[in-house]
Amino acid sequence: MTQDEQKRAAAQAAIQHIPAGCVVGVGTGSTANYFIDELSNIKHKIEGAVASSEATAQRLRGHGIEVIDLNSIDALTVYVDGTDEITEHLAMIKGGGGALTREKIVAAVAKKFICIADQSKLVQVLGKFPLPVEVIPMARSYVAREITRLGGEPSLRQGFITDNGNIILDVHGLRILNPVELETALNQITGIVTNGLFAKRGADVLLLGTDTGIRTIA
Ligand code: ABF
Repeated sequence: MTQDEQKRAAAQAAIQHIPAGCVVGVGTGSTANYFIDELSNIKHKIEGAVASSEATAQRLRGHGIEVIDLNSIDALTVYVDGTDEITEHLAMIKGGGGALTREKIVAAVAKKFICIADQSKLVQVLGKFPLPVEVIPMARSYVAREITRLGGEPSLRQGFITDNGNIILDVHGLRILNPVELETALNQITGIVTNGLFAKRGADVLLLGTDTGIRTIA
């Protein structure tokens, strides 16, 4: 299977995990886009979807799926999203697409986080993929200095503004042996809105598209 076929297979597998009548949290990126396409086949069975980005909201509406404001619901049964890297312990680096803040909010609310990915995303140690960090623009230099003190090499994502009007620093050179510890340390730096480590609240299930079919890790 090609990488795209693996992504699509993981997206198709996720449909089996969507209970009838629920609101579905929907992520961002090419794998999540495959999921949106699959979700449109069962749109009459769900109440609607919460989007983790403007791009996802647009695609959902394009498929005739109602987009629901997260503030108008008390609970979210399930959230389905892709990842940039994930370990067997289901800790992730996310935010390559720049939607990490809204993704982390939706993940926080969701009872169950289902990660869908192709096999290239499964890693032993997080950090080869540069860790995205969303930053309030006036704090850019301060945050960059603080991240350097933690051992990372931040670089400004050029020409990119998040849906929330902020910038992204992509942090290179990390070998993240303790993702919860680094996520917590980054959370303490004033000016960082969100860091792309999803370890304190990782995935609950990984549906991994592989050459030999879907591998489930839970
Ligand atoms: C979202 O989409 C992001 O958190 C992650 O950065 C990206 C993965 O993209 P793709 O599915 O295109 O590889 O899940």
